[in-house]
Amino acid sequence: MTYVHIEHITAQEILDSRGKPTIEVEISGGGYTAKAAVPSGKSTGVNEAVELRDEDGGVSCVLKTIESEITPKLIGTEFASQKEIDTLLRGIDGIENFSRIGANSALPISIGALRLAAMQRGMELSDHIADVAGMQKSKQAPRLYVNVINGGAHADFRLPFQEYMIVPEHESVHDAYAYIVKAIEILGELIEERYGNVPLGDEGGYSFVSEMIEEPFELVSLAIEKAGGNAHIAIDVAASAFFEGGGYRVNGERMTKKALGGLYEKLVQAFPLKSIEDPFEEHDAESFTALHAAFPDILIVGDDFTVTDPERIAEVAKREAANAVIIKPNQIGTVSDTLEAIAVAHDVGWKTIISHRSGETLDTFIADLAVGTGAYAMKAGSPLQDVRRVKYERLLEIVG
Ligand code: 2PG
Ligand code: MG
Repeated sequence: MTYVHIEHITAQEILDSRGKPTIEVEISGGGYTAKAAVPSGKSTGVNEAVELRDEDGGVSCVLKTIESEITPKLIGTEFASQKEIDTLLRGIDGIENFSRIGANSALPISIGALRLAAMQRGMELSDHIADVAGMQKSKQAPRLYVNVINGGAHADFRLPFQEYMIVPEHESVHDAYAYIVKAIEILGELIEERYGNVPLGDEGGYSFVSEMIEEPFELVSLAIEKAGGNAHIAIDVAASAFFEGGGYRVNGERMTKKALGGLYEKLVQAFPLKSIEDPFEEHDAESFTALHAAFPDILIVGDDFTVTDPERIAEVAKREAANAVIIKPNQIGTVSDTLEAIAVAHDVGWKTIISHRSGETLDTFIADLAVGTGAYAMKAGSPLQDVRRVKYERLLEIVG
């Protein structure tokens, strides 16, 4: 049986939310046209699939690869599955990690073909994903991980940690989203009272300078309360970004990993903090394991640490060094590999959090991926930015 029939592929340069060039493709066949665009990370894990760029940061080398190496192999070929397309893309690269053709050439083609296949089958994308993955769409809609305060590499280290998020506990996405909009407005007012007008970080969260590590937690807790409660805090520490010479540099002071672990303990006791992403630098599995053992009820989330890689996820699970994982398709390069990473994570009993990148486009694929794989959550930044808002709106469209 034919999975998808591709007649035409075009690729063009578009700008991401940071104004950096990235790739958008259009794939057509059977009277349908599917689009897909690829996002770009800033605080990237060392083991992520490679994003290729020209020397000046442009993407003309990627456009050329799509046109001369990928398109001729896909047009008119009969594919029996998504896996066949993705295996072909890996074969064209020929090296691990997409270091020859770039994950930014493979992924938009992989997602575009997936979308076109869904259209040709007359299926909703999220249903098609569930079918391709052989997974159940969950009854519970994905929770929202919403960035409300930005620091780290996404905001010139005005605050030490990269992301301070609110996670509503409402049953429906509709109620969770309404709550978030209110909480963000309240938080904005609280911050304005103290700091006046503040800039937004790369993902649309408020960003201000504070030497007090607890201050963002206090402000977010207050906003949660004033908006009616029923939510908790999640953070992405992105600890690799401030790991220097064997220690962590927090607000100009050097901290040992033990001291950093002690800080998490204090924060967990003082605030409704339930989820900690990349609490230590990406090679320090031992500290991840110790934190998970000390706080079995808190989500210890791998991102740079696990890079959406099925083998790494299995390895980290064996070491009991996390219990949840960030899933970013462009960390691994194809839809099939992403689905495998999710399957492995579910097999070991982890929660999956489907995530955007800090440099985003208007593509809403992650919302369908979250629903189609029955993910625990979707992490998509602050709805104050259009590239993030459209992802929540897509989620509302699918699950309401
Ligand atoms: C992260 C992401 C997204 P980046 O670290 O989780 O929030 O940031 O895309 O810069 O890696
Ligand atoms: Mg992260």
